[in-house]
Amino acid sequence: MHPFCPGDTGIEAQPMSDNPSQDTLFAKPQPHLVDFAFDEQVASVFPDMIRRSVPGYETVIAMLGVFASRLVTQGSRVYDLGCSQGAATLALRRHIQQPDVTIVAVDNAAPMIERCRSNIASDLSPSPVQLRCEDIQSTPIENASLIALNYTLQFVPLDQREDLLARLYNGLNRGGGLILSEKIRLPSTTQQEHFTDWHHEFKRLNGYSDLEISQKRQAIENVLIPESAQDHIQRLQRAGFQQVYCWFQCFNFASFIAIK
Ligand code: GEK
Repeated sequence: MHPFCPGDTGIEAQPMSDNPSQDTLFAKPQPHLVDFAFDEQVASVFPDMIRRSVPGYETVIAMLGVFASRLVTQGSRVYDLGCSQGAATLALRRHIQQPDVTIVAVDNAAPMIERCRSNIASDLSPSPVQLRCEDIQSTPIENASLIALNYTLQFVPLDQREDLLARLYNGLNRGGGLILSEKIRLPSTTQQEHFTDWHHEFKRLNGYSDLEISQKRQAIENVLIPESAQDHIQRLQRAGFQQVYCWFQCFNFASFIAIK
């Protein structure tokens, strides 16, 4: 495993070599770059892509276990919205201490859900997992003690984020928590430039070339819309959450916990 990608997400990591699970999607010049999509090609390299692209990803995944252990209550539901291949689902599932808990894992990309299904099948933790291939905006949320929105809200259109958070708040039980992890915008140009530079250096040290970094950036810029930490905190407060904390940040990636 690469030194900048420490930790275990529970998803099988392939060695960094000439293998089909390594992310080389943007390695060759692409004269007609199209918008980034969670298709079969992306799904086939996703675990490698996310751990080499998102600083702190593995720490965030591991720490979800702490929240699962503390917040999940007997007979409730746990939601993983935008579950991809199930890294967060597995981290939560392995640390649920309470009986009679169902995990609902949702993603609208079929190639992601299929891989998630097989990752879950090879995990022996007791809580059942219900997989749903659908837009998280149509997932009914009820009797929730914990909701993970791990690097997913950033793909939801800006004007729909407020309603989604209001719905998540309504579906949470009192004392329940929402974990929101996101790429964030920084409050000043200088800070933005520093953090972007350090993020790109993180990617370079993880083996991405300048061409890969710039092509990925162009492909994703209309698809992933980051907001500032303050925007997230204020929206969570408007939704009604009593306590909102930024519990983790690594460069321009942050994670918040909001308690109802
Ligand atoms: C992890 N949480 O490993 N409805 C359902 N799924 C969606 C939607 C939507 N509206 N929009 C995007 N997705 C994961 C990582 S990845 C983050 C999450 C990233 C899904 C999309 O298909 C993809 O699988 C996931 O959200 C975002 O902890 O790639 O930066």
